[in-house]
Amino acid sequence: MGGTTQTKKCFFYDVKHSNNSARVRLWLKVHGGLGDHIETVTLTHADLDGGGKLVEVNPLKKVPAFLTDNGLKLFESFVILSYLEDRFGDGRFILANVEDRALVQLFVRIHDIYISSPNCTQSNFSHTQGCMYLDPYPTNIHQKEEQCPILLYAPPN
Ligand SMILES: N[C@@H](CCC(=O)N[C@@H](CS)C(=O)NCC(=O)O)C(=O)O
Repeated sequence: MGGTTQTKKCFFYDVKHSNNSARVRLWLKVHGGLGDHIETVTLTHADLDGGGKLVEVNPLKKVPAFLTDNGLKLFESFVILSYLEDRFGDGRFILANVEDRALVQLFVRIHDIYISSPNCTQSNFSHTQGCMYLDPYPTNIHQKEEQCPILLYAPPN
């Protein structure tokens, strides 16, 4: 999964409606000043279906994904955020109190493991968070009725 191709910049693969991408987008926005180091590539739902450059960085075809200037291919919003903090952070987002930090980690884990679940639009996967923001029209590979998260819970005929 790791690569060795070095580039002048890092690339952040983003989709406007993705809440997980928004975590990375928010970090970059609030931190600021990293335009020379990190380029955001804004993808569409069609790009998620097609794969394109995204699949080279994340074979799961999910955003956010992140390609470092050292050629390391990262995905999972928490991992990307940790990398950003380690590489570019200056401590401003790190809470001073150890118990406050633990509480934040707990909320993040609860969201990632129990709320967002597999968060997959493929047939027969649950998609608990998608009902909050996904467009109600079909993508290339999924039928219209499959786009409704409620119907994804119905047993097959
Ligand atoms: N656990 C992952 C979740 C990533 C994820 O599910 N991304 C969604 C958008 S919020 C996605 O790309 N879904 C496309 C699909 O599953 O087809 C993270 O924290 O980054």
